[in-house]
Amino acid sequence: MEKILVTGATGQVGSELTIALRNNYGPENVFAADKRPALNELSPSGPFCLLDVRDASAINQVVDANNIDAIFHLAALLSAVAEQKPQQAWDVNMNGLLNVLETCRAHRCALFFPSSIAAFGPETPSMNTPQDTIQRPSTLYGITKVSGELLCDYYHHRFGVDARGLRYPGLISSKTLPGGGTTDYAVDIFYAALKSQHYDCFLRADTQLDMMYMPDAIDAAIHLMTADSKQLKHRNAFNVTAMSFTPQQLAAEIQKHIPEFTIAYIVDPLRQAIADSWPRHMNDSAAKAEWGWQAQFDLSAMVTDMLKKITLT
Ligand code: NAD
Ligand code: AKB
Repeated sequence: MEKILVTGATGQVGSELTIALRNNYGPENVFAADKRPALNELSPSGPFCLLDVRDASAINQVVDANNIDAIFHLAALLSAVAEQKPQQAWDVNMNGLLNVLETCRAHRCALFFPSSIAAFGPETPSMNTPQDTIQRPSTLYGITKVSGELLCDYYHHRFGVDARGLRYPGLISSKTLPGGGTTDYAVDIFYAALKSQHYDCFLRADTQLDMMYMPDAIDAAIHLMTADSKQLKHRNAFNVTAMSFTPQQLAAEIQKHIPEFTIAYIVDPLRQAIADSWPRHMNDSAAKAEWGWQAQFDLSAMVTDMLKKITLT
């Protein structure tokens, strides 16, 4: 990777991944793009352009003009928003990916595509979820993720596109707020704990979900994209995990730092149903065996670091 394009760069993942890539590959070599303007350090720290991934010729133009050889394609609508706007979610998540894959084919770019625990469904084993197992998601978002995994594999086998992907769990981060997912509670809770020492959680107390802290998620994406291609049997996409907890367990961990913190449960049926259909903890042995994946942050280390970082901002 020498010249990199990041789509959806102003989002929760992109705002941190772009900066990490700029630190590794040089600020001038990492082009950030999003359909909305950059409000944070993305624009001053390197090139930024407005780009809607539904516009195939605009993607081609950016890639052509800047000699891009790798695309981290993050632009998408997440699970809760996708249930509110299913047609738009299909358009952005599927047509956007198809446009990016076609550009990769034409310009011989490598591709990173983030899939999700959402690619699994209620019939999938929810504990120790295998790498290869039943994938019948019940959400529109999940359907676009399974289809995306298959489309990336197809472009690899049929056209030789070096497409690689991860099935991320819910991601927790301190820099940019999440963009409308089901696991967002695990970020919102920190801001509420620091501001008002109370949080009304939209999931049940015992809803166990797979989770990861953003530094591990960024490390996993870059690590996978620089791994030896010949070692990758499961290209699209690898299960990766770091921790697994319920809202009750996360609240208890926060109370170790803020004893007066309280939590109440005001369940949102839509997001609860989505969460109930997802894995509680994935098996990531294929990622460990094929490219040496290892998470650094567990629940306790993540909570300590989150509270420190948010307090400082
Ligand atoms: P986000 O919602 O924070 O950011 C998505 C970005 O895509 C936004 O900046 C948005 O403006 C942009 N976007 C939306 N429609 C667009 C379009 N038509 N053209 C260009 N840009 C558009 O999401 P995120 O959390 O940063 O997620 C990034 C990727 O990682 C997504 O593919 C998501 O499915 C995947 N993922 C995220 C998580 C998580 O917990 N955050 C977990 C699993 C997978
Ligand atoms: C969401 O909740 O939609 C995302 C995800 C797990 O893909 N955070």
